[in-house]
Amino acid sequence: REAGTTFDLTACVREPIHRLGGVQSYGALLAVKAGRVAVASENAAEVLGFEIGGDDSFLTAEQRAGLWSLADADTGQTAMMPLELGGRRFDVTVHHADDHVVLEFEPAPDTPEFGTLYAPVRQALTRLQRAATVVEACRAAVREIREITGYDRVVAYRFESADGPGEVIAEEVVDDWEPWLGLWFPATDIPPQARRLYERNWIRVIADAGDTTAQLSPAVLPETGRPLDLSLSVLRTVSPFHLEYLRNIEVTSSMSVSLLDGGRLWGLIACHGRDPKPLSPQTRAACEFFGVALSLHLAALRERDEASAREQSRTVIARLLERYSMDLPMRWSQNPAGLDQVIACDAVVVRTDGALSLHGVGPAEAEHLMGALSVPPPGEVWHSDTVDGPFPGVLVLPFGTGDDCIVWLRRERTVARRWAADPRTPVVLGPHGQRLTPRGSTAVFLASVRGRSTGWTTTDLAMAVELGRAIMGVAVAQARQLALLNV
Ligand code: BLA
Repeated sequence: REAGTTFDLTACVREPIHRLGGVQSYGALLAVKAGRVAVASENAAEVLGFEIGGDDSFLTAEQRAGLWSLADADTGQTAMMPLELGGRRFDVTVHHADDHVVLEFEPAPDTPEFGTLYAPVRQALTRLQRAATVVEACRAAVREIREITGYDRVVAYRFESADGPGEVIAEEVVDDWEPWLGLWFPATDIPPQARRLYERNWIRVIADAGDTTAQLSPAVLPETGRPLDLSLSVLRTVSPFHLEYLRNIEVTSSMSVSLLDGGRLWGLIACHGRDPKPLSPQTRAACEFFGVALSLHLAALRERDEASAREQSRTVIARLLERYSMDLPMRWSQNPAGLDQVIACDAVVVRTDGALSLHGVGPAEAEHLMGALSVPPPGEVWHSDTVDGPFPGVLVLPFGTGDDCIVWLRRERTVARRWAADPRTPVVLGPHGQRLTPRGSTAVFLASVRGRSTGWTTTDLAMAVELGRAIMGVAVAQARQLALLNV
């Protein structure tokens, strides 16, 4: 293929990054099954300082018991234990994979760090608790994580959707690196299988992008016919695509901490160093702990926002009910104009008994729109900001029986975004083959987002749900009155 053309991005999505058959060489991996060392990284003797035989007798009974019970403890976080072997001290991380107990040995730092880490981490958490918004919390987080780790750049990166592009919403960076705050990065920079891994692990450290991987032996497990599953490994080697990415942005070491909400990844704290940096297991554990606390705090902020949106909408709807009482639904089916004051929009359609009342949209357009619409069950709302056509923003509230519903519509709004690379061609072919294009302001690319409306906010959705409840309440009251009249 010619220079300048894109390459097949499906190669990224297909790469089995959890079974690349190697580890970062600053540590060693052993996988033990039934007392036998079934898999070892080729650097094991070098890292450990002795030749391991074919079995796990290099561990004392006590060490073995400690490690195995740690592997069984289901904490959802990395299980780690300090261990002395042949006069060398290690931090050993342990987990189960492919029916093996996987032991990962990292040389322990000369001075124990827990004492020196406890105070800054506690302080960092206190500062975090004071943050009142998501962006404020992320700003506090990047400052604290930079303080604890000493990376050259720390950013909070928020995805637009689970597998979508993202934006840098907070940053701390050394003076001689260009700032990335406000830049958008293409979705393909982090393929879906990597995102799924970051949902299972809180943290991912790449100590040295120039490292030569220590291969696992045997390369393939006889039981499975595949390389050992390294999904939960802390030393897991890195995809050559991502290594190239790091070289392109002149980064040698990196760490990312997952930001999860309800188990789903919505962002990362991404850290970069210009030099190699084998983060000590203690520091890593501190960052992991911090990531968990940050995620909980962010979820709490979101819940608080949702609760206040609900509260606000109840007040608005109650006021409307006071004013119009039982006439409320009728009023809107005849003239839906007032509905754009409940939820901001460009047009509204109300369908009652198959008849449409319109505001801001012509009959032909409305017919077409409503024909393609699926109405959710009562009590729910359906919304999108990317529907094809002149109104990409659609919010549907069913009410009454059958197909009765209120539909709020929003027109396309173009938003300018500053991209760190052209999102349509995130990878190009150069004279030396496939190259990931550099990222950053040198490549800043301005583009508007087309085919979208402004998104429906938490308050918009809460308002629709509350309105649905109110209409239901009116209908019940009317039915009761009718019943009374009939008696
Ligand atoms: C992983 N890509 C990553 C990671 C980040 C990024 C943060 C997690 C690993 C790490 O911490 O280094 C990308 N880094 C970013 C972005 C920002 C940042 C967007 O700082 C913005 C602030 N990458 C590509 C292409 C491919 C690719 C085209 O650009 C595929 C061909 C792959 N990225 C890729 C893979 C991983 C990755 C495979 C997983 C690495 C691993 O965990 O083994």
